[in-house]
Amino acid sequence: MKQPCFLVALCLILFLPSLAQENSLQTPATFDQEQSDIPKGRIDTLSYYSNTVDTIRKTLVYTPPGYSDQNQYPVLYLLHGIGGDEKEWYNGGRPDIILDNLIAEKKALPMIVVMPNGRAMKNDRAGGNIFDREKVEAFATFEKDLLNDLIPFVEKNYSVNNNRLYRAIAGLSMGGGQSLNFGLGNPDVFAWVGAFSSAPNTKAPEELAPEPEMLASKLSLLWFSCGTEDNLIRVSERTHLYLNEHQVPHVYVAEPGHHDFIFWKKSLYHFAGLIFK
Ligand code: FER
Repeated sequence: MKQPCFLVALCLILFLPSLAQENSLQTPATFDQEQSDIPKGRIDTLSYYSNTVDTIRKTLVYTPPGYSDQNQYPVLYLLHGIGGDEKEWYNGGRPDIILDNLIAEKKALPMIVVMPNGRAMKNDRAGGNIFDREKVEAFATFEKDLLNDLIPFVEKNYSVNNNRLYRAIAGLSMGGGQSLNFGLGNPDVFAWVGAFSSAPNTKAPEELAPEPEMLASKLSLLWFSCGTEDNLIRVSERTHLYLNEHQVPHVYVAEPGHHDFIFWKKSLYHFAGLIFK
């Protein structure tokens, strides 16, 4: 009887700490709490004409504290999920508070955060059956809207550094899938890619990264996170395993969490602290 107990104890001692270390992010308790005594950025709602959809579309834009035309800012395009729209991140995640806090502590560079509507179709509201084929397809169509309509609009209307090294894309769930599909598909446009709880719209690994060596040489950061309680974790896992196999450097965070804003806010906090550096 002694030996099995000893083995179990040994396994616990050896494996538990390493699992915990590998998987856990250190997130300060106040990362998403509004502070009264720090400079604040602002959130605006803008309209742009989309040639892709042939209609006027809305986007939210966060500009950092002290935004000035004298500087050229990096831009993070931050994408929502299947049940959301351009306001989902703002309502659920208050990225303005997270960014204000990071910037005040000099843990992130001042950046613009663009939160568009990733369902590129005339009626882009999240009503009815959000899993309708045409609605899901509109998340793929958004690639054209983003590249040909939205990015040019942002770069014309804000003081932006338009070098790829100053452009990031990240998102939650469907937006995570979009970030991987569009980011890895357009390495000349985005150097920083973040996918939080990527949905099944994520392309299969071989299609997503057919030229792993090229991606490895171009990407500044490829970052995945998914909660271990999230039913979609297999999507992140299969991509992570393929990238490992093909030696594409990336960060993979699989830690306790669900398919919710508690997890996505933490992911944003950590991703935003790494980009443009
Ligand atoms: C699916 C399961 C989840 C799917 C999309 C989602 C398109 C998206 C979830 C989200 O955005 O939160 O099968 O197929």
